[in-house]
Amino acid sequence: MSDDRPDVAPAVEETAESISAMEIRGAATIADAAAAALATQAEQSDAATPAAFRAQLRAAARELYETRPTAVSLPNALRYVLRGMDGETVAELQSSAVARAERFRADLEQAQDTLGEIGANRLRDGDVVMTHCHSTDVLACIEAALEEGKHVEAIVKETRPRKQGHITAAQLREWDVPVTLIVDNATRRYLDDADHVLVGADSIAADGSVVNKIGTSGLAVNARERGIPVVVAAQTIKLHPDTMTGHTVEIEMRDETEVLSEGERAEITGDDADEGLVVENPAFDVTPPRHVDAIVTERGQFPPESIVTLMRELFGETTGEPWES
Ligand code: RI2
Repeated sequence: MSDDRPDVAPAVEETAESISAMEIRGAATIADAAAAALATQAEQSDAATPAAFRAQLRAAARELYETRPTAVSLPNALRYVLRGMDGETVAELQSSAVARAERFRADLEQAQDTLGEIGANRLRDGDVVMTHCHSTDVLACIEAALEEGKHVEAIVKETRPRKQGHITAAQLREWDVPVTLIVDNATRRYLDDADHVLVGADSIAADGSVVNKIGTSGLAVNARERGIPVVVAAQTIKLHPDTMTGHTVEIEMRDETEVLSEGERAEITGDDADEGLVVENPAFDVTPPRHVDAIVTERGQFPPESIVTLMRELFGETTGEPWES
């Protein structure tokens, strides 16, 4: 611990490291883990005064906030717990923070179930869905359709560089959904076999732009050109309130070794210190609203251009971050 930084529970540091390393990943899963970590921080606090307790919670939230910059579900979870925490004594604050975190996590699960039922209404018996990356909100839609007795098949994009398409394929096979796994380069060829493109989101901006795993925007443009509907499954915690006041969503740039190992680099350059070869590895891209047919949330299905109405209703005017004070 540095001199004036409050203690952060080791469990919070472990969660933060797991989020950074993407052992915990996916926007909803990250939000859930962040809320759980704040609850742990509150439970394990040894603070002697309410002010010290609040400072510890803020420090824990800051540590979690700094892990990954793009999925707004993370700061939305932290804000929910910190802004809703209330009490005069340490004990009151502790139980209030824990209750807030538990409420957030329960709402998250409920929202995903409701969203799934709404998204499933779009899927007809026998439909083929093309997916990108791994999204639990997308899978909730497919699971609900299966529970309604519909037969659904999937074309699953591998999703370089981390191949999260494999996680999607594994889940779908567990549900006995027939899966065709393709490399990203084969997308256009296989779009003709798809009835829907169904993707998740890490953040949705006030103008209806969808920030999701790199490759989503190209997929959406191609699907639009072929008349295949592009549907985004995203709980309302993916709505980015700061974009209502003109802020942009930061796109995370990840390490080059996810794309090119040190050995591969040396094979190309013959000298691994060669600075003439640059590898860019953005984790996300932005799909403009004109390439998206619908955003499915737990509050219903929205045309992307109207999502700002829901954003205002849920988040109102934004103020400073609770972990900065
Ligand atoms: P759910 C993931 O990001 C993907 O981009 C996915 O579409 C999105 O989070 C939403 O996931 P990453 O953490 O919340 O793999 O729907 O970089 O599970």
